[in-house]
Amino acid sequence: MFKGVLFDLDGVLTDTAEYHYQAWQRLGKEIGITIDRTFNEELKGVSREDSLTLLLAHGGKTNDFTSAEFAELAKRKNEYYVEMIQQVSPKDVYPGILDLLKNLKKQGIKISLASASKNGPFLLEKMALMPYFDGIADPSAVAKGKPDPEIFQLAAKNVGLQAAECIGIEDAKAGIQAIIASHALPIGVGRSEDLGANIALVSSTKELTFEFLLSVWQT
Ligand code: B16
Ligand code: MG
Repeated sequence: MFKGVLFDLDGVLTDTAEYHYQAWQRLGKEIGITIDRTFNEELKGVSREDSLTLLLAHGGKTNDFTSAEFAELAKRKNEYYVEMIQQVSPKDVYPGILDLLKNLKKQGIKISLASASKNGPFLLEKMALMPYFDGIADPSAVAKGKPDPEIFQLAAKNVGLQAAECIGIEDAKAGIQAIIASHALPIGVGRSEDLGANIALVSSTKELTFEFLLSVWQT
């Protein structure tokens, strides 16, 4: 039996992945870079700074900004994002997530956050999910972001476990790669075209029941 579940946040607990997309789109427009949803898949789960590097490369502007300007752009994107998440509330928790968290608690399974977002704790508070989490991995404490396994290893460690004893749930390609590299068992929320065909997938968080997690663990 698995002993912990390591949750991604944006795109798994709630729809903030959409706000990240809109904030990058807005920033991109201001500096003459157009992005679409296909390109956005590359940004999901990737840290703010690494996302900005990818965005600039996408627009052929890698060398157009000084490091001070780069930092300002990252800050500006975050301001757009933070503006959008102010109104997040418990109503925004994705379907099935609350029941899953309650059931995991009932079963004594540890719950830990493995989000790349520095806004993670703020969002857990906004959604009233903080009491369910036994641990939160601080993304500023890891040297390498997803697809490196570090954030998932830290999330497991924070609740006294090895990643191999846990299930990891992700909506991003980089995140799934990180889970696999950490030796946790991945479950993807999304499409096989984006996340790969060789892992357990759900198209909606509604399908993330405790029984489903158990069946994935046992196969
Ligand atoms: P922030 P996750 C990730 O969160 C997002 O998917 C990604 O789009 C974002 O750039 C990253 O967090 C950093 O977020 O700018 O708020 O620190 O999916 O790992 O929960
Ligand atoms: Mg995500």
